[in-house]
Amino acid sequence: MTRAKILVARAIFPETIEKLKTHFEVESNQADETWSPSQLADRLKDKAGAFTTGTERIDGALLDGCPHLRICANMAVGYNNFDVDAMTAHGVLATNAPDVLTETTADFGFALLMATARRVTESEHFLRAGKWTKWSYDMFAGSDIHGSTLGIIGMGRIGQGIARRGAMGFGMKVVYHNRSRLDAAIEAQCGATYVSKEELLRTADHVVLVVPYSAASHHTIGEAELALMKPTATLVNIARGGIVDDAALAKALKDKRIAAAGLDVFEGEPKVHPDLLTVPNVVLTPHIASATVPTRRAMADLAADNLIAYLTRGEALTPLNPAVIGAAKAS
Ligand code: 8YV
Repeated sequence: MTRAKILVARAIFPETIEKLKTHFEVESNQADETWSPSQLADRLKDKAGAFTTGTERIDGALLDGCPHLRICANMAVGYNNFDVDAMTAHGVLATNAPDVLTETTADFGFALLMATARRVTESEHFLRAGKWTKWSYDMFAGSDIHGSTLGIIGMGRIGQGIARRGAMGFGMKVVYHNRSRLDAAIEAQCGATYVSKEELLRTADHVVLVVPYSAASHHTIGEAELALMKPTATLVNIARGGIVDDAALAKALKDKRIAAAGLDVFEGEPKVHPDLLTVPNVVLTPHIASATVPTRRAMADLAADNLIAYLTRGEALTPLNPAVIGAAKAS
């Protein structure tokens, strides 16, 4: 029996490649080259499946040249790299990797919040530079986490994980804003109260962004929103680049309009707005919120299992456009 051909678009665990090879003819990018859209399209034109990592754009223009493609499995919960409507129109199943990274990503949201509010990296740079010569009453005095007000914008699975940590672990007052209000039972489990975006920005000591990226959420935080925040507030973005207007944020940090920011994601990453690199009151990390070994393994397994389930049995574990499965069965 001929085996389906698949492409693994980035370097990934060797064990994942081996697992995929038991089912498919695999072309992989273990050299971890960064391919242009046309290089990716060229490699996909004879493939039935793609293992993607959240960074490869899959849209109508690419799909027009990939007549055999049946599934793209993203090793990420976010899927703004997929044009899901175009994929559905081309009969290509889209899958993502939800749930397996929720707690790890929520942990990291807190790590970044604490590092930012307590000025961990700024003070470490000071120490490493040999500048620590005496005690000083206000040296790297930051803001408290415990007992403060945490504002969460985007209250999906990860947002709820951050709310639970804040309310139950740190005795924070938790307020949230979301497209739709959560059920009262979930609000109670998270210890969180629904407020308008404006009230959240005005009252929160710490604002954490966990909202998915879309045209509607582009620049959820820009100059006007930063102006509403307390001058003592911190802002943390573990959602996506583009949710924050990075140029406006760099200016607000420079002007001390807000106290500090922690950013794991950036507009146009892996490039970072140059002004963010020059302000001291920002903690910058290279999109690592889900990066623990067990979680990245679980994400890779889920993406691989989606490819195996769909291309060998016509099923999927975490489909984003399940109508494609029914349409494929009917034809
Ligand atoms: C991925 C993420 O590592 O799952 C997501 O949505 O942001 C991360 O866990 C990232 O998408 C890789 O590009």
